[in-house]
Amino acid sequence: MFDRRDPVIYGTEQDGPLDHEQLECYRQDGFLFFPAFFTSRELKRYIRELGRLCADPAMVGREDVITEPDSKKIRSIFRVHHHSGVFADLCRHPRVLPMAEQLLGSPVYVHQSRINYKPGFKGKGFNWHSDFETWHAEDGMPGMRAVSCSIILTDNDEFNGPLMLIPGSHRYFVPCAGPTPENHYKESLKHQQFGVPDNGSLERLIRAGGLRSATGPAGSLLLFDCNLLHGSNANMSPRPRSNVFFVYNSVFNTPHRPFSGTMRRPEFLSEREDFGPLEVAA
Ligand code: 6CS
Ligand code: FE
Repeated sequence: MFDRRDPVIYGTEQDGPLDHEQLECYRQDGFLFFPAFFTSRELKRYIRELGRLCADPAMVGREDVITEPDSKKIRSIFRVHHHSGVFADLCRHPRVLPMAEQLLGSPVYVHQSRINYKPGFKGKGFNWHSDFETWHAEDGMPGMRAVSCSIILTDNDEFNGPLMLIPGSHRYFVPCAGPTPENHYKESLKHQQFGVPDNGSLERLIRAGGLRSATGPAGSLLLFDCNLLHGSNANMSPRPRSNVFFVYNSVFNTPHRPFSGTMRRPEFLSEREDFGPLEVAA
């Protein structure tokens, strides 16, 4: 484990809507949580679109649609900002996009987007991991200059597998032992066993920063640094825990060749051409 080499925040207080206190909180913890961020009218529109995509027969069998390990239930749909005009607008929302540009100190584009459905009883969890570790090793993302935005579309409570975070863990890079298997994503998106930090490092970071979970009402928004360690439990409740994620990457941080030497991952996991920059939706 070693200290982060890249800045956490690239912009300033003048560059966007986040004030000094919010920027300091993000610098320190690696995330910001905004309960009830969207209006109920906006939320209704997103939930309707979530249901439409999940029920769309055209989604079945697609490479960018991942099912749960032991059922045919949809676990994730990737590239939702291409599959859906509603989510294409949402990633350019006037109250969301400027926060990403401010944190990254530049114009941005979507490196990856997805819906994680986490259906009731069947939705399995995600082991502790840093997204950047994957995007660096397997997609070739050069530096830590990306931010994930998770929009909570169903209430996230302690029973349905909310995202869990280790505050402050973004300020350390935990190299993961072992070679990256070729086409690792075919396994890792269902159950990630490689590219997960060792328990000793996890224990040390949890002792230093504690554990938090992003619980809150549908319509809440979580911004978290690309290198923040996070994971989640299985959904033990009858209710889904569905979130839509957009990963904003700086236009100055576009992926090269994977740093682990494996083949590049498919475009649905890592944008290859459309490097934006994104404009705010009218
Ligand atoms: O491999 C990836 O890109 C995906 N894997 C996880 C566990 N989180 C980030 C991303 O969706
Ligand atoms: Fe992740």
